[in-house]
Amino acid sequence: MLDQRPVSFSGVQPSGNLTIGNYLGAIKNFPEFSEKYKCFYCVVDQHAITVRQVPAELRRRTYETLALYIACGLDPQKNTLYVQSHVPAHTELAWMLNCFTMFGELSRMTQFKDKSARHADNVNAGLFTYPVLMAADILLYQTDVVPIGSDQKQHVELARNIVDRFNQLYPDTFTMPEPIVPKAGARIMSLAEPTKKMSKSDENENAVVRILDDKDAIIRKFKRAVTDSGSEIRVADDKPGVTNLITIYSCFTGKSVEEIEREFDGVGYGDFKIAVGQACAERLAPVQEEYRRLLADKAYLESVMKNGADEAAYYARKTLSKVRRKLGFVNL
Ligand code: ATP
Ligand code: LTN
Repeated sequence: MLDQRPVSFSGVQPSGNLTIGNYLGAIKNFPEFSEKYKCFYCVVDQHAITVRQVPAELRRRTYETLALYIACGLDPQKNTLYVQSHVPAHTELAWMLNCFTMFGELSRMTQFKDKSARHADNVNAGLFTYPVLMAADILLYQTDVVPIGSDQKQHVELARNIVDRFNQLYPDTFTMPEPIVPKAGARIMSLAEPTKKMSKSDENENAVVRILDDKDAIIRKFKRAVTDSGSEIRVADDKPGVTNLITIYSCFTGKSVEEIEREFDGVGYGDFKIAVGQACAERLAPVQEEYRRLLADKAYLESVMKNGADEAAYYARKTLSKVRRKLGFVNL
């Protein structure tokens, strides 16, 4: 039976060890949709190959990312958890949507510009059409909401443009998706360069805190975090380092910015950074413990992937056959 609730869809690439940016901006917020929405959360392995991957590592990280989804509170009984390449409908729809996406639109994507500068020796067509595959992920499930960090808003906007264009030609084909960005934590910044987003593929290990870092590493990284001139602990445009640490502390403790500014009034940067590290390590400890337990059971993870892919394929097939019909393909 088809679930009639509105749909939530999101994805994470298995392209590295996930950071607290991925956690606070995205994964941590996924479970809250499980009651009111039919939820699909995908490990987007096909997006990951737009930059070169070591095959054994990609495979391992696919299991790890799925285990982290579950460890962060996504119950496989209540959410459809699966791997993108297990449902070929994603790439099939992506081809069709390619023919409804303009070269100029894709050239304007910030992520494409960033990644093509960073991987100048491998500016492949997949990197360029990455947002079209992402649009296919979303539109395939007639998605209503897409919980993401703010860096992905531009891609959801593009998906919305594709819906407009497609539905104008072929009415009532796709649902219009809405990006959902958290109020706090939508853009966690690098600890080394707080004007840059924290990114799991950053080469500077001190710039990123990973969900699976142990307590010592977490505290060490926060202790080294770049702060700003002055000594006050408050949110300000000219204090990007301290502002980022306050945001992180707020997300992990649930305290408001005002409460935090009061709590650390007169306290030095050093002690504040240790407090941030401790709060972060404390909140991540149960996630890490559950993750380790899950990762030891590969057969279980494979059964989740298999059930998830079967369920996703069932929903995907409905949209795909509708699109084929609208476009004029012969359905046998
Ligand atoms: P990569 O470095 O490989 O590009 P990434 O760290 O940007 O990866 P993704 O897999 O592209 O991570 O993103 C997964 C989700 O995490 C997305 O919803 C994205 O918006 C969110 N996200 C990524 N980085 C941050 C961040 N620094 N702050 C908040 N959310 C983030
Ligand atoms: N592009 C996203 C990952 C992603 C995604 C999606 C997110 C792929 N498909 C569909 C939301 C919905 C990223 O790089 N963070």
